[in-house]
Amino acid sequence: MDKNRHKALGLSDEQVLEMYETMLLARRIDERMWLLNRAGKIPFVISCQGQEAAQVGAAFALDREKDYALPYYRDMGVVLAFGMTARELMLSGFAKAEDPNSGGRQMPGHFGQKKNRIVTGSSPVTTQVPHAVGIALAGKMEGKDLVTFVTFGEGSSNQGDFHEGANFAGVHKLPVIFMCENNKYAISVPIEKQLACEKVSDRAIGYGMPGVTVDGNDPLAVYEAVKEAADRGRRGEGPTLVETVSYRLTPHSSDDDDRSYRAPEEVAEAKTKDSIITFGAYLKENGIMDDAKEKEINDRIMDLVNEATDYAENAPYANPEDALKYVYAE
Ligand SMILES: Cc1ncc(C[n+]2csc(CCOP(=O)(O)OP(=O)(O)O)c2C)c(N)n1
Ligand SMILES: [Mg+2]
Repeated sequence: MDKNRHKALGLSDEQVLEMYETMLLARRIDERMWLLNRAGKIPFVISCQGQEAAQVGAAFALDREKDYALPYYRDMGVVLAFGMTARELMLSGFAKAEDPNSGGRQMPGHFGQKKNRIVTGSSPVTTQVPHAVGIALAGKMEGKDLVTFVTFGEGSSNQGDFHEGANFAGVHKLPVIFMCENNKYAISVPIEKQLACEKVSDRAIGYGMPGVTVDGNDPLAVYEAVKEAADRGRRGEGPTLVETVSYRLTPHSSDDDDRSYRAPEEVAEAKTKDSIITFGAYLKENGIMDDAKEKEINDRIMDLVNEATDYAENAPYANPEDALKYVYAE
C-alpha cells in the first residue's frame, strides 16, 4: 500500500488506528467464540474472519449517528463500529436473556439493536435487502437525511430479493448502499459455480446504478468506495452496488467441515493476505503503530474479550415464558 493513503481520503491517524482496533476486536471475539463452541459452551458460530476490513472500512464511511445498517450474519465488524459491544455480542453467543439482539432467542449473527439503528434480520438470506430499500424510501418520503447500508454474500446476490430491491431502489433513486461481501464461497459452492457474469458488480448496470469491485482486504479501498456511495445517496442520485472481494478464512460455520470441498493450501494462501496483518503493517510503515503500541492494543482487546466472556457466561438465561415475547402483540 502507498504511504499515507488514509490522509488523501481525509482520515486521521487516530481514525485509522480506531479502524484497526475495531477489526482486531471483531477477530478476537470471533476466535474466542470458536474456542467456546469447541468446549461445548456455546451452540453455534458463524465467522467474520477474512471480512473485517470490508466491514469496518465500510462502517467508518457512514454517518454512524444517522444511517441505518442492515447487516448479514458475518458482520461483526459492522455492528461493533455501529456501537454494539463485545459484551453484548458474547451475550448473544451464550444465548442469554440480556442479549440485545433477541434476548437469546435467535441464533448468533442475527444482529439487531434499535438504539444503534441496526435493523434485525431473518434467517432466509437476502431478506434484509428489500427492508433496506423500504427504509430508504421512508426516509426520502419524510425528508430525512439518511442512507441505508445493506450487506449480503455473493451467493445471496442470486436471490430474487436482491434483484427486486436493487431494481426498486434504482427506479426511485433511493439512498441505498448495496454491499456484497464476496468471500468466494456459498457454503461449499465456489464462486465459479455461482455466477455466469464475471463480477457481482456487473449486475448494477441492469438496475441503473454504478457498480464497483474493490479489494475487500483493504479497509481504505472499501472506505473510499462506500464514502462515494454515501455521498451520492445523500445528494439524491440514488443507490450504488459495492462488491468487496476477500476470502472466508473459516469453514462456513461451526457446523461445517470445509476440508471436504476446498484444499487447505488454498486457505493457507488466503491467510497471507489477511487484513489484520496487512493493515497492521500499513500502520507501522506510516509510523502510526509500533511494536509496543501493537502489544498495548492486543492486551487491551484481550482484557475486553475476557471480561465479555466471563460476564456472558455468568449471566442468566431468559425465562421460558419469555419465548413468545414480541412474537404476538403483548
Ligand atoms: C433463502 C435461503 N436459502 C438457503 C439458506 C441456507 N444458507 C445459509 S447461508 C448460505 C450461503 C450463503 O452464501 P453467501 O451469500 O455467499 O454468504 P457467505 O455465507 O459466504 O458469507 C445458505 C445457502 C438460507 N439461509 N436462506
Ligand atoms: Mg459467500
